[in-house]
Amino acid sequence: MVSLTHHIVEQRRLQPASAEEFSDIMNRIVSGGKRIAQELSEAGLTDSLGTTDERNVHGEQVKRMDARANQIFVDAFQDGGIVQIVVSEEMDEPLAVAHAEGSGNYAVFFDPLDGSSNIDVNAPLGSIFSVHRLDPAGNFLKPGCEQVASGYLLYGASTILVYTCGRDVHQFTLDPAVGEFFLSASNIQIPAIGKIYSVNEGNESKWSKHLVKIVDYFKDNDEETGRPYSSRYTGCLVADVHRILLKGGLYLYPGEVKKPEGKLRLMYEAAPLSFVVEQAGGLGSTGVERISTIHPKTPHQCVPLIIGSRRDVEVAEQFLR
Ligand code: AFP
Repeated sequence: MVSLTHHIVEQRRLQPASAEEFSDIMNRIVSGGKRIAQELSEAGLTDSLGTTDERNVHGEQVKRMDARANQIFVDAFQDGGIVQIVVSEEMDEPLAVAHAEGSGNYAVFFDPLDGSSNIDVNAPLGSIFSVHRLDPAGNFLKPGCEQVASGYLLYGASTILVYTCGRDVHQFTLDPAVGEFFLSASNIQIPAIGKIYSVNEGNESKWSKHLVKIVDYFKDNDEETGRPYSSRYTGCLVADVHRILLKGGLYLYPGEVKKPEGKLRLMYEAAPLSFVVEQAGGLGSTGVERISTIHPKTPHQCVPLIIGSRRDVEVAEQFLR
């Protein structure tokens, strides 16, 4: 069994230029993830369910476990080290964590607890992370193709961690008895075409007619192209995209006629997941452009997302041209 700790050391060999830095950041993310997994498993017993009185920068009510997960990740980076800036869905402003101004070469972006509506009903949840190296001017808002690493934790029947540092995609499963992640799938490849579409169809009346046609296409009967596809949607982006990564198909969170930018956030949802899916051979798109080439304007900006098997995403894109 290959432990994540060992695997991270191996990655050092493959990326010697930033070896120490890479393992330091990954170790902090992993320890934060383990802590969140532990606290989620006890949340019903520790008075941790329910909401706070706060709303986040997107106007969404912050759940107690959202706030707690955010604090856990902030604490993991609070002593500065090589990370200068932490950006989180749950913090209006980027947080400077480096002790000395200008020290630290990296920015880490988080969605600390993805799928918050699942917290109180014991359904899957995730954490998403993205690591960027600051450019010489200290700019941390960079396109997804420049990520140093990205990935997610999925808190489901078991806790898994999936990550890429720009080459292969690997999955690790947490052994709670040992408190360590072990390799459970390496060099994951997404099927080129799938059988599942994943979208919140309750929003259909808000979509453009092109979008309605995309979803209708995947529901249509056509033996030759393996349609209709099955519908799967958990309300947790990490869980839905993970299913697509392993089984193929596509996940959509499109823009709406009155909200063309959609709901998902570029820097800590769409870009890191697209980086993972693309290293596995798939595609992440807004429908008209690659997620990975978007130059971000603000830390919390939203984008429409169509992500998954290459052929399926390309078919969807054709409806939007
Ligand atoms: P947060 O829990 O981090 O706010 O994310 C929830 C989410 O962005 C994503 O996990 C889901 O795919 C999506 O929202 C679900 O949204 P709907 O409830 O609108 O379908």
